Amino acid sequence: MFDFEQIAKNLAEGNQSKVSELVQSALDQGVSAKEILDEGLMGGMGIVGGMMEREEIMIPQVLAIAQFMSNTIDEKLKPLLQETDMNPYGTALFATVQGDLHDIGKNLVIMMLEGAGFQVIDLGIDVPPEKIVEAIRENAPKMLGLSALLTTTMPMIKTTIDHVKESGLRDQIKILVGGAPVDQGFADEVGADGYAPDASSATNVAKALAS
Ligand code: B12
Repeated sequence: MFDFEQIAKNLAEGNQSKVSELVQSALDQGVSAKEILDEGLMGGMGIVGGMMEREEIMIPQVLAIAQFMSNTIDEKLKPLLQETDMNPYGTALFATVQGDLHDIGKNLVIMMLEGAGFQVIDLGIDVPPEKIVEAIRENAPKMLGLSALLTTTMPMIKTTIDHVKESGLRDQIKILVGGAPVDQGFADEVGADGYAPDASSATNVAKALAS
């Protein structure tokens, strides 16, 4: 049994070279990329979240850890996490809602969807509803994925969906929502078509919505 706690602990402490070494050694021992992500890296982000709450860590440090986690996923885990069957499901548009700067989770969902055969347009972070509506008009995607990580930006998911409704484009698109504070109840309340708690279930929900 691999000691995932070591990855989590070293990530939270900012020991980048140690984390790289441990991730590589886990891969060499045949540990799955999904387990390394879920138990190791996500575990580390959980520790960081707790440190933020207790004000034991400064924001620039959190940013550096987040950036390092993204790079590790891209470099070491991405090729192993993506599925190999490339069935095209059409285009999906993704954005972190206005006011919210968190994008690691959104990027992970995008990566898995691309691996599953979706073409994804990423509008980035802090995206105003007007820009999302404009992008739907321009690109005619089949799906819209909205991410929010803060309880204060969750309502912006509803505002964005309301903008899409008002623009008359709601019937043309399936809307998928997610992010740590979001749940199925919230998704139903704001009139989304789907919700998923993590990147792998997001792929399944997106596939079901696209077919
Ligand atoms: C990294 C981080 C940051 C980084 C973000 C860097 C980046 N490029 O993303 C920085 C330093 C910028 C940051 C800033 C802030 N943060 Co912050 N941050 C975090 C932290 C530690 C990790 C988030 C993360 O990346 N998790 C890992 C990813 C993989 O998980 P995830 O995002 O949940 O995504 C998964 C699912 O949610 C889902 N998912 C996500 N999006 C979507 C979308 C769809 C469509 C679907 C289907 C699924 C889905 O799938 C993903 C993959 O499995 C969290 C704590 C935590 N443990 O969550 C706090 C946290 C989210 N931040 C918090 C706070 C308070 C802030 C700040 C206000 C701090 C400050 N005082 O300035 C600012 C706000 C800035 C802003 N306006 O957005 C709080 C939020 C509290 C709340 N209830 O609202 C948290 C919970 C920390 C805490 N416990 O206090 N943060």
